[in-house]
Amino acid sequence: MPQHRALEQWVDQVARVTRPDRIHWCDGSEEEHQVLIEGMLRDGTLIGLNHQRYPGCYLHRSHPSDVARTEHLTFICTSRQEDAGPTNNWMAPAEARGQVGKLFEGSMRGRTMFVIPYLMGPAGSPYSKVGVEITDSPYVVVNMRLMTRMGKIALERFGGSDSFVRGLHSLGDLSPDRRFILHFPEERLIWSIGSGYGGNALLGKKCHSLRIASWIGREEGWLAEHTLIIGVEDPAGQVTYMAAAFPSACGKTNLAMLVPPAEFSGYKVWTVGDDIAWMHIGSDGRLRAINPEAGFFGVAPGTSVKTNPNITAAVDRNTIFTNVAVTPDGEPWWEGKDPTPPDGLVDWRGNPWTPGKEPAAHPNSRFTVAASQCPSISPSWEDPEGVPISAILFGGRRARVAPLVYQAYSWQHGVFVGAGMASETTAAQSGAVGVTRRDPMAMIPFCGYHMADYFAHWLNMGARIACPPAIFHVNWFRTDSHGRFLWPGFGENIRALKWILERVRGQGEAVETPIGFVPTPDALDLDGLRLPDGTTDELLRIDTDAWDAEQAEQGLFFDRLTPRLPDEIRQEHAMLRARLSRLSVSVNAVEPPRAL
Ligand code: SAT
Ligand code: MN
Repeated sequence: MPQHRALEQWVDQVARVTRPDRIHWCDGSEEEHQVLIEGMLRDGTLIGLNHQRYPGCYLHRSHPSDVARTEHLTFICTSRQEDAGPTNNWMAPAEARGQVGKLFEGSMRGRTMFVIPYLMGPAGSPYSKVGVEITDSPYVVVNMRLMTRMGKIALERFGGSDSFVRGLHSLGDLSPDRRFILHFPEERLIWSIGSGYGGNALLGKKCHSLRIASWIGREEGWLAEHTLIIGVEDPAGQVTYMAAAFPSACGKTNLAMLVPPAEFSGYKVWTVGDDIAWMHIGSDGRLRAINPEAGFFGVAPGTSVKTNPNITAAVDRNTIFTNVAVTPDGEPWWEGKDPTPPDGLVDWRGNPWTPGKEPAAHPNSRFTVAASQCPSISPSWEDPEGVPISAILFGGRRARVAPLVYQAYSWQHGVFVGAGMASETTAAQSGAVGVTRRDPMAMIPFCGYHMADYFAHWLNMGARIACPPAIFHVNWFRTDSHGRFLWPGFGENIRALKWILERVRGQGEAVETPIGFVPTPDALDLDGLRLPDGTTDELLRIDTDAWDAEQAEQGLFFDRLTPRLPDEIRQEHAMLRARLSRLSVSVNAVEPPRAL
């Protein structure tokens, strides 16, 4: 590779430290892929699945202590601690190099070192970026081949340039005690050791496309966000694009591939992306989104023909499954795939499974599949200019507090709504599940810099967009007093999307409430959906006591971000408080809310 001198020098330097037996430059070809697969079948890294029913599909069982992102071992290594902000773990760059550099010494002995040039974003897009990941994991290589545009296509793109994101990854000894995921945003550098799991090891994904890219985006004036991208086609054939930010394992993949119920057969949802969007201001002044990824790394449990027929059709070939269970016929299986588990399952650890105690598939088990295999993939998904975004949705898992859907009053208020987001934790990260945590814009684990500066960047972006997208908040997860979901979710979510579409077009009935515009009960098209009496009211209800507690929690979170917190966020918070206190007065006076 004589024309890629900077890359070659870096590869040499890494090899001198990590001491691999061999170096392999990945070209992304089918032949290379087959050789890697065969090697992994031989050494047990991959297990073949039923090739009649699942051609080209394999199972990988990860180390049982390495099944999710480890946020407590993830660091931002900026020269000044305050630039990482209070919501990130920080390590001084010199200390990080000293401490973690030692772990890389000889870490690839006896292994092959793979050099993976990759492109994030469509070929030919001015918004795409090149990265190179060095890894000693062939599992990472075959996943990166699905998740990015890998090999020749990336090398062609960056020519002789030395500006590419460098990602160094080694499995090390897989010990959680020697596991670190480090980001040096000032140097566009990532170091990850001790984990083979998705978000820790596929460095093009969260590490590059969110943590490093969010930093670059602020410098260059664009947004790197944890959002799906969809085109919603109405019965007249008009497609409106939306981006939606939900935390990991909160249904982004399902919403991205939504199939509407029969009553909505004139509507169609086109998938542009299921996890990450890079959003730039286009030459037309609009906010335009590209999906930097080329595949989906989705959560398997809960996925079925009913909940997501599109992904079900996509993962029946050329798919890598991680930590799912296997049927006696060699088919992949996970909770929710069928109503009753088949007999004779082998669980995700490789042991015979007995129903009752533990799930057969790990709750964070995953599939990796090329986006092009998805039947709902949008004809515009590789548009180099990106798709024009008309609405941005924020959302999370909230058993209480957040109504089904509401609209922010303005861009500034919408940024506040995103900044004030919270969600209950899931199995996508190690640690307790179901704990409510503040997760602004679903970026708390992924923003590579100070959250307060991130809010300021959002506010600045809004001022520069000719026609800023309308901002909404959704919550599919509200429950009743028995803990049962009030809303059926999945395909039925089109009903909320329809109201969003209408609002974007200046239609759709709404009530002005302290938190934003909430649909009037009649404004939601619930035709054919038989919800128990009172459910719609409950789904749309603003519980002032709960919101009082919520705004207090928001205040505590914002306090952590002072003094950098933008005044606009403080003002919006104060205005929310004022509106909430007015509402308690008006409720006491039985004053009807103002219908718009
Ligand atoms: O972090 S991953 O990319 O492995 C998946 C997720 O948690 O969103
Ligand atoms: Mn994600």
